[in-house]
Amino acid sequence: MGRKNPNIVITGTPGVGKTTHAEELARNLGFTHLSVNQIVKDEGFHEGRDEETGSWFVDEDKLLDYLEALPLHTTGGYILDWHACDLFPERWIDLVIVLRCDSTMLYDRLTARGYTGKKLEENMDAEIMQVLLDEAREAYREEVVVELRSEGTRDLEENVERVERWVEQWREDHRD
Ligand code: DAT
Repeated sequence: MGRKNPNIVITGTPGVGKTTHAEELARNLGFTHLSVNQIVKDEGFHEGRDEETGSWFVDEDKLLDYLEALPLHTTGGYILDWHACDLFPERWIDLVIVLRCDSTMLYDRLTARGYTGKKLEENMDAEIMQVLLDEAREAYREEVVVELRSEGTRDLEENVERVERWVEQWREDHRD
């Protein structure tokens, strides 16, 4: 028997709104929000972090083993929130949302978060070069990947509604 609910990845450059979207969607849909960065930190699935950028050197095998042990791929209903997406096996994932944000706005969000120097620069470059979108398109089938703008509360509301409708449709299509 297949999954009762889809699994959704929300990805994008830090500051685009992954957490905000994931929390609201999880609340509305009754899904489980997995903040993958938090798991990496809490469970120690890393070998330290880059001093300059603060990003973790992730132990991907340990992280995958942890995710594999969850009912994610049997029941579904998970929202995976991470700045990377090509680690997750394709068969687990039904929708990949890549959030995008105007660079001036992203700059303000990241500086408000205390990002400076190389860390700020690298993330700004990543958004401008659409690194995460390309990564998603390389890792997943075209029809699974959706790019959504996340620049204001209106976008947030529209995106959440759109994903909720998509989940409804998914359930219709996957009824036993
Ligand atoms: P991420 O998890 O991708 O790092 P976040 O959800 O923590 O991003 O958002 C960063 C900040 O930007 C936070 O203060 C909320 C704000 N923000 C993000 N997307 C937004 C949107 N669509 N409308 C209004 N504020 C938004």
